Amino acid sequence: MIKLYHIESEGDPFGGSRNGCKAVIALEELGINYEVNALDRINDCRPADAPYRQLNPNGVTPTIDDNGFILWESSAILQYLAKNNPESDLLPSDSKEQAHVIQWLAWEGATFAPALLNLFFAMTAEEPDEQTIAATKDAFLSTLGILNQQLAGQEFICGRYSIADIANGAITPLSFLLGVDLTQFPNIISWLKRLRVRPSWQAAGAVMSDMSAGEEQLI
Ligand SMILES: N[C@@H](CCC(=O)N[C@@H](CS)C(=O)NCC(=O)O)C(=O)O
Repeated sequence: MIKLYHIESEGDPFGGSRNGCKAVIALEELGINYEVNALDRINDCRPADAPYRQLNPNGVTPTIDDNGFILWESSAILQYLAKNNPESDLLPSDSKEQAHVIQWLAWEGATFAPALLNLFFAMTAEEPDEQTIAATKDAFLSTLGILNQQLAGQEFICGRYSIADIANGAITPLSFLLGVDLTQFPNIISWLKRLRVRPSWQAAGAVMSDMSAGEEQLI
């Protein structure tokens, strides 16, 4: 059975690990038997000498343990799970289609999530600076514009549902918590509505609660 190290939403000061939720969604989607090993962000992840860091030296979640095979970085986990279950088509086998899915996974990690986090850090700074907030918000809005454009005329990021949707969709609803109006990105709103109703997504507590924060925009 796969063991998933995850920070669950309940009791966590930040409402749980959205990156951990990506693994939850993929495992649920694939019908893989797994158990969650729940970690406390402050006590299990942050101390430099925390035992968990022997599994994941970064002290972040998710990490999976597949019968002794340890893997961290949510995008690597998504690819591993999808490749082990090719019939799911969560990662297409055609090399060009597959490359596009990986492109959007990389974009999430290298561009989209950092833009979101920059805004988050600006907003939650001890002494928030209005100019920094405005600049980071503009930068985040431009990444949302790119995603919205990609979703024009198709249901999912790469046409068919894939791990690119899991990676990007698990963090997009954080926008609601940051007070970003997503209704200016109608393709993103329709896409989030499609993701939200999938049973696999409903198992991802933190993402569901972020979606609920945008209830009025998701009608
Ligand atoms: N690039 C990593 C990022 C993982 C990450 O930042 N996880 C956060 C939760 S979403 C975490 O575990 N933080 C621990 C902490 O805040 O101490 C991935 O995609 O797996």
